[in-house]
Amino acid sequence: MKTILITGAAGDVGTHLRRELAGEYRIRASDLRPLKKIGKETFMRADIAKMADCLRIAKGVDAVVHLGGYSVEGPWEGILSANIVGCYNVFEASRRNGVKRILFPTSNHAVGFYRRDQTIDHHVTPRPDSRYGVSKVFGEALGSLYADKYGMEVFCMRIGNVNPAPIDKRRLSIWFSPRDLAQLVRIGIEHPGIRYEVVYGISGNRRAWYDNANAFRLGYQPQDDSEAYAEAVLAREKPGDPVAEKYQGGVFCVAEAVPNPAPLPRKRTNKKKTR
Ligand code: 15L
Repeated sequence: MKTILITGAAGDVGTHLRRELAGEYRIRASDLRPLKKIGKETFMRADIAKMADCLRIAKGVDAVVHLGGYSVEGPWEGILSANIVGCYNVFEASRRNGVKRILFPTSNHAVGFYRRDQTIDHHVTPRPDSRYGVSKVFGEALGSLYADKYGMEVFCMRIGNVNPAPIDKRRLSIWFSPRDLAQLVRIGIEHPGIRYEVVYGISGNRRAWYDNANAFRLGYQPQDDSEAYAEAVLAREKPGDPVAEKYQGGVFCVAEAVPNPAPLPRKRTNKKKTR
């Protein structure tokens, strides 16, 4: 059984992924925050902005799924340390530990300034819609460098929105169900001969803005399509900002900060009274 390091494992995508892959891989979950373990996984706390932490968590694994970092638009300082410094540290620590395979979940926001009436494939020039999107383009470029220069095997997934169900009109086009996420991650871990690939992390949505031929070529057969939810989603949709409506990245194209759109419900903790 392969040992997989998942950084940012306590986040929403990490939690869905760990639930889906439990028992299939020996999972080493890592995060800055504590997490509730799933199955037999192990947990290693780490701050990816620190190289020493990255060297420790990447030791002895077969592949890294690097989910750690800032996952929405926000202040530059946070993005710089988590998504630029942190991303570099994870790639470099993997290289120094002899880990060849890295799955880098990039984002639809690396290409969010393409219009919604355009269909784009994995060859398009990046058009990030935010500082966050720029950090994802950085990660894709770093992956390309590590593939070309150091012979690492890098699988970049431009992820849409991972959720049990699509939450609004934009997400009907970029929805990524947890089981489709798990399938694409399995391909990224198992497919032989990967050098550097970019694929779109979305389900088989009829309303997709992406030509995902590269993922299909590698064997991806999505099980879900957001269309089943379309009527209900569109019935509750309210008109939004005209710029956000025009571009694939939506509100990321106009806002300086974006909250997590649909965080997983967390367990309530019984806070101690301070008095
Ligand atoms: C992302 O890249 C984020 O990580 C996620 O939280 C969502 O905001 C998603 O994009 C989206 O576009 O819905």
